[in-house]
Amino acid sequence: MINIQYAPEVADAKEKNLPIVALESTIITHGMPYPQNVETAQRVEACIRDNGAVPATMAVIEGVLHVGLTAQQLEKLGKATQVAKLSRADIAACMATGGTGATTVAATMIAARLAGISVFATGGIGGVHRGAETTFDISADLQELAQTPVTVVAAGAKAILDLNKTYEVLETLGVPVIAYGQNNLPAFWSVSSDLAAPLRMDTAADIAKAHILHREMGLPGGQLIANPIPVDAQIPSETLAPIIEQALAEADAKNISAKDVTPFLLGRIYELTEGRSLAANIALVLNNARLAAEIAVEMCELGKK
Ligand code: PSU
Ligand code: MN
Repeated sequence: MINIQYAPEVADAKEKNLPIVALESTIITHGMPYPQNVETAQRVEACIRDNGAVPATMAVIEGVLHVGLTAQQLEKLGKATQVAKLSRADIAACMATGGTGATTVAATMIAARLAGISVFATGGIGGVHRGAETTFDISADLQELAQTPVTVVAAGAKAILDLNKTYEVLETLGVPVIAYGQNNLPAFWSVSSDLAAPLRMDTAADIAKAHILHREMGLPGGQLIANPIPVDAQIPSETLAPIIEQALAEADAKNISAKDVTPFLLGRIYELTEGRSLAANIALVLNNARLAAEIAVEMCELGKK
């Protein structure tokens, strides 16, 4: 019933039990401008291969769930302007009606579970938006982490969000939040936030072991690995704070809501930082891809995928 199409490279990896890393496509269609979006997607895939795993970028194209995209499909998706942004609520509807859509963190986790993939790399997860006490805008990504068994490697939650509330919700939902190699949680474009991480791990092997144990204990959901951006690529949070404030005020004045909030804010921050936010975003995604590949390799060695 579910129309899934595996790219040849991914089908081969599944058959041979090789490590695979899932990748999302909303970051391509709604998170970065063309052509940097396509270039980044290709570099991320190459980085995963260089580190011993096979990339599987997810997207729904004309009703078919693709696990792994060809270079042409990636290019087409990166150029398209009217692609839907799919989360848990709308992925099945999109497939039922033959639609085309990019997968967010939540939808990519769902696709990864269907494909038997346990590790996923992205930029930053969605979370609790600032002002959520009046808008109720909380990303479905958080619920997904609580129920779908995929380890998500991100530079934490995006700094446009209310980070404190985001991590409180993750704690309530019982999602393991593990900072990689440092005591504080990262803040997407910046190495560190002022929040202490609930958990810290320093090796991909420990992260893989924790994922497998979590499952063996019958606990639902995945883990969030909060991997800090490399220091030389970061934008200090003091530099970003007023820019984020300005972008948020503009979103408010323009009544931007629901699925449009995150793409609008990322786009404005790109303009206001004259491209620096994009350079940082690219650096952190590549850094996450490398760690995710290492974790996938470790999971394979532990006899799981
Ligand atoms: N990471 C990035 N850029 C992005 C995203 C992640 O570096 O654009 C996307 C992911 O797909 C994530 C989505 O699921 O932003 C969150 O959207 P929302 O806040 O509407 O749930
Ligand atoms: Mn939202």
